[in-house]
Amino acid sequence: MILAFAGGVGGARLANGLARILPAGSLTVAVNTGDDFEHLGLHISPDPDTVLYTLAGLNDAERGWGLAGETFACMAAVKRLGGEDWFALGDRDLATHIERTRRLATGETLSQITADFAARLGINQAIIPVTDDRLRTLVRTPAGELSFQDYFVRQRCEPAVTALVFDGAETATPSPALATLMQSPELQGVIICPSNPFLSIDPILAVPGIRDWLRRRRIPCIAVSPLIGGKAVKGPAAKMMAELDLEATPRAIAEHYLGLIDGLIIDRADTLQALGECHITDTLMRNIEGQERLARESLNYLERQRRA
Ligand code: FO1
Repeated sequence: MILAFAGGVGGARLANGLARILPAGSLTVAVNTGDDFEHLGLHISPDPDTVLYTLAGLNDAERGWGLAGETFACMAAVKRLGGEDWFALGDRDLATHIERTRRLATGETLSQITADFAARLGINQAIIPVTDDRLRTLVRTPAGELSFQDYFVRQRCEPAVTALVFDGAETATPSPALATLMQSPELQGVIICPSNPFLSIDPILAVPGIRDWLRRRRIPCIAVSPLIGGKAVKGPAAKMMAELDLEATPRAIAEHYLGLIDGLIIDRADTLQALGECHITDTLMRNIEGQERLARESLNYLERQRRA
């Protein structure tokens, strides 16, 4: 069994590579839910959906979120009626949010719903939210505190970030499947996917028990840096690191994960700035072959840590 921690697009790509090369049922992807929010009366879970759609082969690879071939007629109609259209919910993507919201109201947990969606989309690995409890990333800026999607989508990551707050984290517990896996003797290794360490992985680590477990674990854990040549492939990681007075280098990523990982995979473009144990390769996953290649290298590197 391999456990991968993932957030949005970069995490979903590596998770897909892992899902494709590992035997069915041997991968669990625990996904960030700090980006979740209620919008237009619906519960939206952007990162779990990105992972679901990517592993089902239904994702829009170009845009990085939502479904391929999507239309937005409903959003246009909402706009015509004076409603909010800043967060674009596609016509078919809406089905996911409608059905998730309906089931949550009947008392099903996010874990149960996500697992069922995965099975119905033909995914043969486990996808679970990191927690079933309410967890919301809040972004502190000089102009005040913003909810995550307000910062990320409505304000296009423009405000400077002074701090991140994971509202609800203190009282959250790991989702049942994650809690079981963390104690399982069958778990062989952990991979932190190339997701934004601050926005996507830190909310996961903020759930009590997870960071401590990573510190004490006896199995190997590696991370893949989300930076290539000091820039994020997608998203605000590099900009945010500058705002938080951190250099956008693998060294800063390694320091961020200090004590939690045994090694870091970094891109060739960042070789000179390495710190500690690392594996250097091409981390850009242009297509499914690239996802499988990085997944294979990650598993080999994980195995090398086990033997070290
Ligand atoms: N990102 C955008 O930049 N603009 C959008 O309108 C948008 C809509 C959207 C709808 C559903 C969904 O699951 C994700 C969506 N995202 C959108 C992406 C989302 O904000 C980000 O993927 C994550 O929260 C960051 O990983």
